[in-house]
Amino acid sequence: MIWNPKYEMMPRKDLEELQLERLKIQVAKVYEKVPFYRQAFLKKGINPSSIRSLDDLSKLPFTSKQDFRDNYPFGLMTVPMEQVVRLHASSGTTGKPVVAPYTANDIDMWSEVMARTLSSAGMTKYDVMQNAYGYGLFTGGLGFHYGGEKLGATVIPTSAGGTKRQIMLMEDLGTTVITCTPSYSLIIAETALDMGIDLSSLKLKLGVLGAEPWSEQMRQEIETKLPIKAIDIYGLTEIVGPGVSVECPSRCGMHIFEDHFLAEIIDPNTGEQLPYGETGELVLTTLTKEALPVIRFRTKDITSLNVEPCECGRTIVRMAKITGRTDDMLIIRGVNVFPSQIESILLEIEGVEPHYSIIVDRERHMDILEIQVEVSEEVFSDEIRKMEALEKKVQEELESTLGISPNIKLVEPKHIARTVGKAKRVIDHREL
Ligand code: DLL
Repeated sequence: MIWNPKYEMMPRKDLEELQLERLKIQVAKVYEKVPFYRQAFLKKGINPSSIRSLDDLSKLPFTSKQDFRDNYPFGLMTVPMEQVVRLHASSGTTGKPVVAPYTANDIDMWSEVMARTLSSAGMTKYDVMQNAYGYGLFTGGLGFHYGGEKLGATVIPTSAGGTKRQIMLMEDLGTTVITCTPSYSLIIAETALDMGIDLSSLKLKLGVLGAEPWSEQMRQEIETKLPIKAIDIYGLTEIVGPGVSVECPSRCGMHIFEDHFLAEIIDPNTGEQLPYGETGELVLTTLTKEALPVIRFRTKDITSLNVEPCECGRTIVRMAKITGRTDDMLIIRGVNVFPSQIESILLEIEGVEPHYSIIVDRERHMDILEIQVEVSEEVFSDEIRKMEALEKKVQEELESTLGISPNIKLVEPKHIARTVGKAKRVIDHREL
């Protein structure tokens, strides 16, 4: 179902006109209200009148996560606090978090793009959505909540965690849609198994999963273990939270709601814009945000854009599944290694479970890559010889793709710590 055909199916020429009109307004506003942007514009020798076409976008300066930190907490805001009705913040693994303020109109816009998102995923007002994204400062919980209500579905705000209770409620309340991180969906599957509950006997049929990278192999694994069609959803705190893009049932890329978010792909090393189809870093500009408009935000997420019309009828651009981040790329003994690459390889191997940790260390100036991966119950209770053969297989498969030789440690089922939100897969002990 297409929630808002006017904007999701707009002829591209009309869409581009709308984007330009909105971009000009956003640019004028940040230039007038935000000293950070005014300085950045002046440094590039431009002002709002320099933006005459969408091609002029590349003249504008970038915004980075660091710029949010440098202007913490409210330095990038364009409205007085009395117009702000909500604040969210990103978890921020290092230093201060990113603060995201919303006006009442921003909340309306966010609910609208989330209603479009859930509708695109296949949800309707007849669905019962159990929302196991974390409620609180994280944008996942309330973002999905408002979108689900706007769509008219029944929302159960369970938040993340309390997995046994989640399963009990799923059974008792007739949940049809689960919304959570992909890694948490697997914890639900595992816990149901332990409780002796067959999830396929429930009404569950759809999962709207995101907030962390997950491979196609992970999707297959999830769909084998849960009776759901797993749909990928993308978003980030700096731009709005969840609701930037989502797959439709044909699952050939995530549609970006381009009347609100303008997307580009750049070469992360040179900052040059790349043509449609090429892979690089996603850069997003908000077109309608009031409290904190963002110009050319460098997401660090790696993807490509496809502007071909989709079979679902949407004309808006699609972004490919995120393959990694420019900053989560590990450089091990000079070789670039993406955690997503490791995940894809592991999940192709029979007997290995989708729970793993990537541990990097340095001994006597030499990088050491250790991969701990859980094996299935059957393999674990099997003969040692079989475990050894599996270990060798994992080692060889990884070495042939990555080009470096990792140490493999097969661990017993449930050895790797489970998280209810975003999974932490990489532990880097190196002091670089
Ligand atoms: O994770 C917002 C969100 C909530 C998205 C719920 C989807 C569902 P942040 O905490 O600011 O916001 O993290 C944003 O998470 O730059 C990506 O690196 C990563 N990410 C989010 N969705 C996906 C996805 C929320 N579908 C950062 N695939 C982003 C891969 C994702 N990575």
